[in-house]
Amino acid sequence: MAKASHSAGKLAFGGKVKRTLCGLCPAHCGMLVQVEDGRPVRFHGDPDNPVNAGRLCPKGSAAIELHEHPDRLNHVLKRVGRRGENRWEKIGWEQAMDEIAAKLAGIRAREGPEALATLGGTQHSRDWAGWRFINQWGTPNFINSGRNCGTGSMITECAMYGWDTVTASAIPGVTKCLIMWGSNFAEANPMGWGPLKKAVQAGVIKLIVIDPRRTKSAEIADLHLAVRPRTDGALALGMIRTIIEEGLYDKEFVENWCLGFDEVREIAQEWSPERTSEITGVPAQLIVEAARIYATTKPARLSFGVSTSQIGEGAARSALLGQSILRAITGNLDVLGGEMLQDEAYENLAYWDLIDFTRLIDHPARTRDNVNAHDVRIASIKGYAAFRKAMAKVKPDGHYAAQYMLFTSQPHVYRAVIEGDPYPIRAIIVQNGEPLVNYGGSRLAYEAFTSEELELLVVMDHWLTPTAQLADYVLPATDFLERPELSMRWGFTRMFSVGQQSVAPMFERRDDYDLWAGIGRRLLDPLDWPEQVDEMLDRFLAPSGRTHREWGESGASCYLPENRTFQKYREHGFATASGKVELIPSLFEQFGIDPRPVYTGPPYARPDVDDEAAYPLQMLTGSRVLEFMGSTMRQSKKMLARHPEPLVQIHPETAATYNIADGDWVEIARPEGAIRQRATVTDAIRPGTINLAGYWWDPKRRPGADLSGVWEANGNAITPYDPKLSSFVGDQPLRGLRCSIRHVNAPVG
Ligand SMILES: Nc1nc2c(c(=O)[nH]1)N[C@H]1C(S)=C(S)[C@@H](COP(=O)(O)OP(=O)(O)OC[C@H]3O[C@@H](n4cnc5c(=O)[nH]c(N)nc54)[C@H](O)[C@@H]3O)O[C@H]1N2
Ligand SMILES: Nc1nc2c(c(=O)[nH]1)N[C@H]1C(S)=C(S)[C@@H](COP(=O)(O)OP(=O)(O)OC[C@H]3O[C@@H](n4cnc5c(=O)[nH]c(N)nc54)[C@H](O)[C@@H]3O)O[C@H]1N2
Ligand code: SF4
Ligand SMILES: [Mo]
Repeated sequence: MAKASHSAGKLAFGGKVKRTLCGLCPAHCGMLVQVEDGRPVRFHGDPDNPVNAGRLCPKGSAAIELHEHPDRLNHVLKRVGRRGENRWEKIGWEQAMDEIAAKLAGIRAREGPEALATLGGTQHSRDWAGWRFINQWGTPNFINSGRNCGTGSMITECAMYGWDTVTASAIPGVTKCLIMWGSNFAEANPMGWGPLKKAVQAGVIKLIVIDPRRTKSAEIADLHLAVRPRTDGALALGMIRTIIEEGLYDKEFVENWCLGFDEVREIAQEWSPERTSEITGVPAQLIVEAARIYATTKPARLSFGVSTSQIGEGAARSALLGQSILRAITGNLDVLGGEMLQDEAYENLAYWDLIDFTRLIDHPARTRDNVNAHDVRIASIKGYAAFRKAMAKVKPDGHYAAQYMLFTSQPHVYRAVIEGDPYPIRAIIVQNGEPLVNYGGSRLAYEAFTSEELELLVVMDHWLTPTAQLADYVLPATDFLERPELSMRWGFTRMFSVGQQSVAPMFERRDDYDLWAGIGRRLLDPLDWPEQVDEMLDRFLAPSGRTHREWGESGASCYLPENRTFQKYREHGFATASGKVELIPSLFEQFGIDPRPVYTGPPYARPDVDDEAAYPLQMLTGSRVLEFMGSTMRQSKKMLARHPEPLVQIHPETAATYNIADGDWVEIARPEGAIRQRATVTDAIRPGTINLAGYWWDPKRRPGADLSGVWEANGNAITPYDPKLSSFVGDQPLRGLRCSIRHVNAPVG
């Protein structure tokens, strides 16, 4: 029987109160919502939810404003003009489902199931529905934004030690040292940041921040290594060398559990503190000090951060290998408060059976791998099957967050639409995602979405986003206040959370599940796609012995398994082919990837994007800010009051070189084009590096030819779309790219 780990807390307000989960970012904090006359009127953080313990971040405070916002999509729209012309006809849901299903049936009959690609976003609570659909339909071409988020880390860690640590959190009071490596909890993880900050300030946890910027996290750190962008692989090797030379590694663990140590030692040998310093720009003494503190202050956690997956070809591979080697040789793997491997089966949740990626491997109608498999071989069905085989002795089901290994590379999807290479993609369904703003390489996305070769583009969202403006059908989605919630954390952890539906959906907004169920009932086995999402939620929760409603009424919001065990490898080995930690992963070799942590940082291999004379600066894109989640929240007056404009951070020396003052408008150019943002002149960034505001479009502008300003301030309008610049797993290059800047007078041009 499932344990309800938290009882109903005292509510600060009366009336009808629903206990739910905030859906405005992937943290899924607990929220209590007061409902009057069918409307949400007040809310606050759920004190009994362990994720947020009663707190909410600024974004959460905009929940009702966004729910009732006049610009929300409330009806199903069918395009009547040309794509992007903003001429629509309102139609009913069933008509839309009939027409979409008919189109898809035709495309499947003509081109096979692989001609459908689905593009999603960041970890919303209905991702499972889309994945269940593609596994039954048989297309390997699917993406969530996780493709540029954790794929590199996930694949590297799984190849080396059979499981990932992406979501393992530092535990204040247990974890003694945390390296925030290209991550910034102060903005990106507000719930983790509060307790962590206290622990750092109390001196019970050492914090090392590795970031070209002096972020809020770096400000309170014991050490801040202001690394030159894209040189993280060199820094890792410098630290590895100090740790090995000074005998600070875990000898027992290395001897008994690691393969490839001698080769790593040899490669690291070249990386003296001085040489490492020259490449990375970090003072030699700081590198040595960081290595010593990290290796001797245990348990230690080297956090997941998106940066090292997003630094593109060469650089990402050596950085991710180096980070994983550090985690392993210091003996922190699968230790409480260290690098906890979430490798146990779900209890009380039929997660794996109902999503079922095994079905995609064996799908009878699927004759082809995904459209990047010939090029990025490891991120494919074949790659995933190889991981499953390597893990089989320990984990026959494979990794529960399997989708992260399988996400297709974006430029490959777009090329398959435009050029039909290696085979045509003819239909795209976008749900929860904003590819023109968030995916990187927006210009190629635009070409694909407006191509006549694309026969069907469906977008389901809360807003008429730039991508939605190009769609054939736009479907209005409910938000978290209007739907029953079940957050299963995408297979990463064994914890799950339940949220009650607070109010009935407004207008014709529908559950995201209804899209997949609508097509599924028409074109797949209808028994797999019940009418009501509640029935599916009950199927997921069946092993717990309670329905979704019963969970909600019980006052419990979170199920946290209590029987966690550590160092399980001592019983069954690591989930790799050899059963050991493979510091030089054999799986990489199998897929033609250099498995050695040999440093290959800048320059990028293509001279036109690495032309120092034309593009003398390096730019970072996408660094998180507290007020926004990806491209969202810019409809909120509250958030815009706090953060009204896209701001580019520039060091005073760099600003002086270009005659730019604080508050000036600046044009940022790359071979892909130019955008404009407003300068913040600050010494909290390395000279020669600028930090762009990410993901800007302007929802206040009417939809039209300029797609609500998507080309004006959006960093991804100038990130590359050449797959050769992507990393070894197909993650796009988003950081450390070359650019030029100049002062301009107007915000738009
Ligand atoms: N340049 C650059 N690009 C990046 C990154 C970077 O660092 N730099 N980071 C990458 C990473 S790590 C990520 S995860 C992605 C984030 O990218 P996305 O996941 O695309 O992020 P969002 O903008 O949060 O969400 C996309 C869309 O989903 C809609 N949406 C929100 N809730 C719902 C819902 O309940 N139902 C439906 N149907 N739609 C909903 C929003 O309105 C929005 O239009 O960006 C990636 N792109
Ligand atoms: N408020 C808010 N919170 C979020 C999100 C959001 O959009 N808004 N998104 C969520 C998602 S999807 C994700 S994946 C996480 C991401 O969370 P984080 O991993 O913390 O991501 P970022 O803030 O994008 O990047 C962290 C830092 O990397 C630094 N950096 C850039 N280039 C390099 C480099 O080459 N090397 C090194 N070492 N550092 C570099 C940047 O300066 C930045 O401070 O946040 C989640 N939380
Ligand atoms: S937006 Fe803020 S309150 Fe909502 S889940 Fe994310 S961190 Fe929690
Ligand atoms: Mo992400």
